[in-house]
Amino acid sequence: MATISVVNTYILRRRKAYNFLPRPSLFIRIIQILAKPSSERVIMYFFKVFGFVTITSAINAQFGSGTCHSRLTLECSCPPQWQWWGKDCYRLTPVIAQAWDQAKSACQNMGGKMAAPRSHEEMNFMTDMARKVDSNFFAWIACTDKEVEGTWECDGQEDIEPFLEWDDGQPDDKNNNQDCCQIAATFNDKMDDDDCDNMSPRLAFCIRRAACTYGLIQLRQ
Ligand SMILES: [Ca+2]
Ligand SMILES: [Ca+2]
Ligand SMILES: [Ca+2]
Repeated sequence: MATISVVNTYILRRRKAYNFLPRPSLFIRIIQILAKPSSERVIMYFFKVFGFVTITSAINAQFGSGTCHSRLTLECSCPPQWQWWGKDCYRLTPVIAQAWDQAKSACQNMGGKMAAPRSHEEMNFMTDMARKVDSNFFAWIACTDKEVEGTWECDGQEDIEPFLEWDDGQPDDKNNNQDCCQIAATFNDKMDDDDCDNMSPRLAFCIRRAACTYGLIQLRQ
């Protein structure tokens, strides 16, 4: 604003000295418009744009001259026997006689924890995975209403409404004793509540975080 003050002082002196208002040049008129308080935001916007251009130019200079486009990439990897999807790795326990608690421990022994799908897409990925092992699969997931009957909680979804996609007529809490969740082919690849101690041979879905790194690749034109 110092420049604007100098220009206004200059105009005032010219008025006093010559007793007339000099015809302002285009430059002076622009400065006078900018000197109005309502123009301050315009000036700040100008400096923001100027700053953005300066930073962008610096990045281009860092990565070389010419027209450059960059793309953020995400590369993830999973340990052997684990399958990658999104930012996680998935694995099934063998088809064995295992109660729900035993399946949880089996996942922990493999370096993960029992999984609970968070979306329809994730559940589709998981059921596809199970079907490749057993076309008539039954598989435990980490959802339970053990604590409060009818209130389902899924591991990793404590702060949100848990993702639940039940088959028709489920959960039915059959014999007042079904507090653990499974996904099964016979329930149309959807969820069913079952007896937590049911030892019928079945799978369990396990999950662990994938090792992911972000990178920036340069695409030159
Ligand atoms: Ca119950
Ligand atoms: Ca129940
Ligand atoms: Ca049921």
